Amino acid sequence: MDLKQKEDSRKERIQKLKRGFAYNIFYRQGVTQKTASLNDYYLAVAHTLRDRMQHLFVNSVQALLEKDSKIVCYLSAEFLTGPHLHNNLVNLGLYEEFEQATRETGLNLKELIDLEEEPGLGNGGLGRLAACYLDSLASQQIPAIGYGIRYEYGMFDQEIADGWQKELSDCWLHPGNPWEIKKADMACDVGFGGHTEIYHGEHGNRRTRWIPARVITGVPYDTPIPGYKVNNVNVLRLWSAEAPTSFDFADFNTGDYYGAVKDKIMAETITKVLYPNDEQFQGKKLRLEQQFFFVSCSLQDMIRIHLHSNESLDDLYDDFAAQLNDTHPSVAVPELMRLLMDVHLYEWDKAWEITKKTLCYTNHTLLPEAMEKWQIELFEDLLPRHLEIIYEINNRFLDEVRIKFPGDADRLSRMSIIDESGPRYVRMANLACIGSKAINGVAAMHTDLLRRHTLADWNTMYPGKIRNVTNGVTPRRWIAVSNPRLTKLICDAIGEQWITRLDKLRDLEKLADDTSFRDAWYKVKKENKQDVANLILKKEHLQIDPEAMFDVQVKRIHEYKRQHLNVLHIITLYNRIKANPAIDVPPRLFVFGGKAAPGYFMAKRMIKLITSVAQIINNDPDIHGRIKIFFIPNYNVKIGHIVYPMTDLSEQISQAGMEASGTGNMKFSMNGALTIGTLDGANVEIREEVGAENFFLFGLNVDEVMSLQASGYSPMDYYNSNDELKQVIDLIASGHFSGGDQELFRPLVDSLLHEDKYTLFADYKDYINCQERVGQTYQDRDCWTRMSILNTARMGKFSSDRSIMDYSRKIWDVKAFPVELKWERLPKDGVLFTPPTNNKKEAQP
Ligand code: NBG
Repeated sequence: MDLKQKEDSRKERIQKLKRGFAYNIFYRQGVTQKTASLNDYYLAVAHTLRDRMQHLFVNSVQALLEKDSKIVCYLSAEFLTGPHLHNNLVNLGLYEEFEQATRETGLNLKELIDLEEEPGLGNGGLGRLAACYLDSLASQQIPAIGYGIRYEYGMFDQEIADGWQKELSDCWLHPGNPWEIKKADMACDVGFGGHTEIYHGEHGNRRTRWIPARVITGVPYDTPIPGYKVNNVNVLRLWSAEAPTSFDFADFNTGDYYGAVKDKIMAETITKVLYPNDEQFQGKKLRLEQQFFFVSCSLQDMIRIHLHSNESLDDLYDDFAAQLNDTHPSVAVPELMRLLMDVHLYEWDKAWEITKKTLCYTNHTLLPEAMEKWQIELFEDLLPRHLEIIYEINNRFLDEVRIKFPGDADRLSRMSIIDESGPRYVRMANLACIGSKAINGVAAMHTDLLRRHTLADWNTMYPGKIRNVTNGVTPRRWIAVSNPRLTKLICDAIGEQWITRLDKLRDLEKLADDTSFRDAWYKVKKENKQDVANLILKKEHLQIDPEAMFDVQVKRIHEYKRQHLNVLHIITLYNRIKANPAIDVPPRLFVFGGKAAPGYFMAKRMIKLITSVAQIINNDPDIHGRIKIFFIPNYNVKIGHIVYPMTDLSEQISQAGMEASGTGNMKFSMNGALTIGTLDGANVEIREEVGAENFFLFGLNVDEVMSLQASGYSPMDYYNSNDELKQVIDLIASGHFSGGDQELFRPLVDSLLHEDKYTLFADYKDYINCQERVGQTYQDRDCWTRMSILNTARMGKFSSDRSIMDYSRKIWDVKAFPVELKWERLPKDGVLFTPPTNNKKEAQP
């Protein structure tokens, strides 16, 4: 094609887009262009894009049906995808054309992008990781299905009222969700409760059948997940609960209308709302119902797809690798066994072989309070057949342990699926470890701790089964979409390859010493900061100096993450300035963001502490604006898009040995922030990659924390021997930040003085000193910018593309499956469809 032809076909495509908008406004939204609201326009533009994705999706499905390829099934109770429009435009390479088409229609694409409600179907890192992995699976052309729950209400919206967190319901579906397609034909039934029966099968063998007390229907909603500039489109399939029949006619006929509707409402509560607990396990029945519900639907769906082109399930594992994202889906172990034995009539040994070869398990936490364990009575009441299967798995497994470790009763009780140390529980991590072919941790240090401590017995029992796959994040969303200025600068300097080959960022290293590149780099950061300063001024009437260092901690609020250590530093600076107004403290904006679990008392008080300290310091004339503190309400993916690009300093200050990996740490560094952090989670590997000289390290390492705690840690000793620390704590306790109220922060202060489980006091001094080095370095702009460039340049390892390739090789044994475009957009004769003969069972993934 010559240049003119190219331009003509571009013009034609733009025209088609504009027609698509008009068509969707009229036919889909049912309004005229005059009466359409902004949301109508957003939906029309989104649908126009979705239609283009459908073409690729249909091709991806057809390609898979023609030629079998292994499919990765990522089972996760959470997928925190973030808004889709911008990301899909970038991945499909259609941003510019949509930008032009909307402009020519009199619309502003950016405004429409901002309008999109994000699906908050996750708590934090774990759910966001699942979303990054979906992006990388598609971009790496690996066929995959993300299986999860279509919560009607996602993570709550956070408002800050009088300095406290207030939770509001998240009605993300309210404006309409243009990305999902309901696939009513692929619904599955899921049982709960009831009892089991023994019967004799065709050949006289003993079989069990489960007679559930109630049945709920799972209806899938599909969201296409396009890869970056490839034809592959995968799918995120989320299950929604419905009652199998809409009314109980028996009740209805006797006039009990409400009784008849009750069951329907009960059924639908299963997928009503996401549990907003972050790493704090609560043994709630509804949560187990949610888990079983989506796991059963997903396994049934995989089996349906497999049987479409296979006679039996003998080699299910050749077609599917099912990854369990933490223990939330680990009831998949007994459910797959049940489906194989009770429904598909396999004998135990073969069923067990298939199960073990299909499932893989990722552990995401070391916190004991996060480990899922269900009370036996609750489990039995809900899943009687599954408990029988679990007992049988356990009996056989414990025999194996007895043979390998004769006479080791302690080991048996530690490894048993059933916790019998008090009231009896089903331990889901043990179940997942036994029933899967591989177990993996999410960062080198985490995996090492799993091997040495949390899962040490499993490591001894099955050497080599515990593997490491360090987490990663997608550079599409976390650089290309969210930081367009940096993207342009990098592309102009080294080309575009880095977007799918993040290791190519290394080419930036040589530019770190180039003055004009450094200036350009600095300018990008400053403009990103200026945008946010304008926003804060407009929304919060807080004046921010864009030259100030933006020092940021965004993540869930949790004691182990130690947002309060950050506060101790802020108050230290405040005290220093108050004591000596001439002191040289370079201006800093401290930004916090994150949600606290609604029932987590201390975390909520930590938010109140941050906002109260902000209130006093931001308004103290003696400070002359040198320190400002801002708590961003409702931190979510959308706000993340703004936060990572603006940040100079990333706070990764958890107690060593607590953060399994962290992924925010990666997003910050990729966007040129320097990290102040402990040797925890992926910080360790980030520091290795960027170089110790480009990372601000402080604090005890995990072995030191353990030995300190073992030797009887006394926070009071640190308090008594460090004047500055004492002053800070006393100031909080005095009511200085709480209008004289000495009770408000007493629980926080007392827990630090008397327990300090996360050793803030032990790390305080080193943290303050390290922050001083940070401040000095920041004042040397050239040096800081150089370090910033080197951070970005050396982040190649932390692309989720690398993680996905690691999983593919080390665990799933899958290969890329590039899709060719063979199927037309629409049949040429203009006839849309020939009616399918039997569309019910016509399988399509
Ligand atoms: C979280 C860890 C993080 C980690 C993410 C993703 C849970 C249970 N764990 O450190 O706390 O980055 O998982 O692996 O949410």
